[in-house]
Amino acid sequence: MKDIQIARIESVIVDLPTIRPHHLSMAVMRNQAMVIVRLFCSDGIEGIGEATTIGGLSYGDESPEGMKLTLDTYIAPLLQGKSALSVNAIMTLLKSHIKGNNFVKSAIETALLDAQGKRLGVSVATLLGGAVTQTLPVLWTLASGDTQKDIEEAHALLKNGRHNTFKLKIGRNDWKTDVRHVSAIKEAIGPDVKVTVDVNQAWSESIAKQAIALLQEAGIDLIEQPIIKTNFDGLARLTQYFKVPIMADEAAGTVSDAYKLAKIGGGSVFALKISKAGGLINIQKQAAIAQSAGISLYGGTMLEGTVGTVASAQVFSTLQLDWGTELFGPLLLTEDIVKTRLTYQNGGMEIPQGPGLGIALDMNQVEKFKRK
Ligand code: MUC
Ligand code: MG
Repeated sequence: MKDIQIARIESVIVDLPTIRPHHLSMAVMRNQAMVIVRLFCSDGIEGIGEATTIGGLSYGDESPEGMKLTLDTYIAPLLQGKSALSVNAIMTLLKSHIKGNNFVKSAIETALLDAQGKRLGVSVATLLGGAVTQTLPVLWTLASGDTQKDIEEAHALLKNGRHNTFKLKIGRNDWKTDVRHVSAIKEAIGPDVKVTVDVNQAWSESIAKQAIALLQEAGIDLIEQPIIKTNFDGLARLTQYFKVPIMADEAAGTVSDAYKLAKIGGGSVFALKISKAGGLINIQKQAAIAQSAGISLYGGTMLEGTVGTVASAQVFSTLQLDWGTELFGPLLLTEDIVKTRLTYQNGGMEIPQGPGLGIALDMNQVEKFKRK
């Protein structure tokens, strides 16, 4: 194939409102700010990607404004004129010039894979070795901030069949209040519905021991990131101590984090996220490490919109995910910026099957919600 270059890269911040406030231990989200990357190639093909975090700087080291600045100031000039045909060569170049900044690296890699898939007429999953499924299970997160409202939301979603598994966000309140909240919801929706909790690092190890004992007794199926992400040994101790599985999310950020955790048994499940890992190809590396250590996989989200969600779905579709996914991000938003919204039904999502990501931006919507 004749060489094809990256002609230019553009980025915009798009702010979309959420359907209701979303309460997490570190922030309450009322809208989502997504950085959308457009990578134009010399053959006229455009690839798209997304870099999204949660609650400004409250989730991690990267903010929407900082990510846009990194893209415009450092990444776009570096990549302009480089060959668009080898994703690995571009990612190696990025790695040598830019430390960290995994969220934007993931967005760039997504856009390159999207462009290459469109060029070759195959899906991103095909470029990554091939999908093992065309649908993915998707849970819903109950996080209205009110126990009764969460119960009503769960009942409505069980009735219409869109979801059959729920995750509860806790860690904002005193731990005993949180345990009562979780137990009330679990009791109201019954023993057959899977319920997990995400503490988003809010507890000390000593509190976690007391709280998880009660959550285990209440029949909770999985405990996500109960303690601070840097306490790998603590995560290993909790994993050893409890029967209920412990999932590493924030702790299992990069490929090397996955390796260090796997070595000491820090978690029996890893939440994979393309943003934390710095791209889709790194997800496959993390997955290989986890699976060699007997650790199960879960398809995580940074509450991305449709672009980031589909990018995640493309790589997740190449893996065996024992704990399903939480790729519900687009459903939390009142509007979308793609031409065709995703289909969610029967507890899962359908993965677009067209070339590349299989989706296209609706530029009128991008224009409407673009930060001015
Ligand atoms: C997280 O920490 O897992 C995923 C679902 C949700 O509601 O928040 C995210 C982030
Ligand atoms: Mg989490």
